[in-house]
Amino acid sequence: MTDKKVLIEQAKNILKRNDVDGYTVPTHDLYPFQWNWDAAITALGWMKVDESRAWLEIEMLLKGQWENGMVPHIIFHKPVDTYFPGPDVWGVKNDIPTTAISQPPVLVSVVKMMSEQATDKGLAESKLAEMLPKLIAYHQWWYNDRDPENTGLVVSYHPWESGMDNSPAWDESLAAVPPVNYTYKRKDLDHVDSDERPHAEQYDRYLYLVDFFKNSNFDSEVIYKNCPYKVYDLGIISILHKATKDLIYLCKQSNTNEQEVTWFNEQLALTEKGINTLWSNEHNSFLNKDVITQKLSPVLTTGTMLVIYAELASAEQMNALKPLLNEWLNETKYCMSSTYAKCEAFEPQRYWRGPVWLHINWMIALGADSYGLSEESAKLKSDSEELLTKFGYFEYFNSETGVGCGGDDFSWTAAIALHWFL
Ligand code: 9WN
Repeated sequence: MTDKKVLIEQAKNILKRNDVDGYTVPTHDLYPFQWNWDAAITALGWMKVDESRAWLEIEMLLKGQWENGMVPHIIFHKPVDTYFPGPDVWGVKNDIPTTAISQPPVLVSVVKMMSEQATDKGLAESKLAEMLPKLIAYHQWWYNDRDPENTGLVVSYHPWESGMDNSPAWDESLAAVPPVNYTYKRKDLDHVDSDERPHAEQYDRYLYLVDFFKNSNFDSEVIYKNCPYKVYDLGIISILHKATKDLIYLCKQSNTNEQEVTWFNEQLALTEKGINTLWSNEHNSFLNKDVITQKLSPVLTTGTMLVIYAELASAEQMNALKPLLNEWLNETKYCMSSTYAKCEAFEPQRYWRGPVWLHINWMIALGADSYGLSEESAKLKSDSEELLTKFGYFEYFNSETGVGCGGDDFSWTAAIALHWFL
């Protein structure tokens, strides 16, 4: 077999091995449940293996959807004791236990890609018809629940919601959250080295927020008013914006939901205006913002660059962003470091403080393409391919050495490989 064939077989086998009765765990033991944005990305990989299995991944995810439309960040389909905090800590009493926050909503964009790529068009049409009302409810929840004052910017309540858990962009906001005053046993450190994971001070505050949601009876209004951690996360805002455009496309294609389309178009317009409040002339970039202190975070992360994936940057802003993007792509041996290496907080190995994730590279490459930046997009792709072929199917990669970190045999890495370059 050629190298490429071997890699394809490996990627397919990873998805099959991580399949647990219709949903895919990101990797066994370390992450033994179904995660929101992992499931979406993984479904793209399943499309290259078995289309009906790909649709099932999304159906399983939607089984965890709350009555208010939220699609949670973890669906605890069945009990497994290798992960902390599990369903008992979250305390959500639904038929299928879940967490009480969401994750970057790449879901609808993936569903649109799946329906476009499907060879079984009949299956795709029927699945889409079943799912569309649920997808609409999910996006309505984001705007209604997380932007009740119509600023155009949805708010995020937990670093886990960003999917970029210990990004330095959240440091200051998280430091203002009290730590829990009890002891607990982390299980992530049973599976990976502590220098690849968030620090204890961060976990103490992650848990405080989980307790806060529970003690607020998961009441949206109470949480919006009193949550001690509220940020405008450019990753979530951008991924939502792109997905809402895709949702409008899907509604129009099926000639349904005209009223919803009008409403979603209004939300897009609000975001296109609101995003400018997150632009910094000093940094020549968009920046995340703490909603409580109203301070912009000066740390540049791949989350900040995801704005181009949503095509939210004006021509003028793009002129200023382009040199930064170029420097960033070349600043570390492998692009694109999750924190810009010139920022003080950069750590090439520690989780979301500097390593490279392939699904983020893929989204930023799509954004670069949409602005005609073909060289930048090609660099993102070739570095991603090199990381994969040299180091394997890891959760993420050290941006200086390329060495694979976190979980091995990782579903979203396998899926991106199948979808993007194999
Ligand atoms: C908490 C599953 C998830 C990803 C996140 C990543 C990591 C969990 C953790 O793993 O987060 O949600 O326990 O560290 O940060 O992006 O979805 O792969």
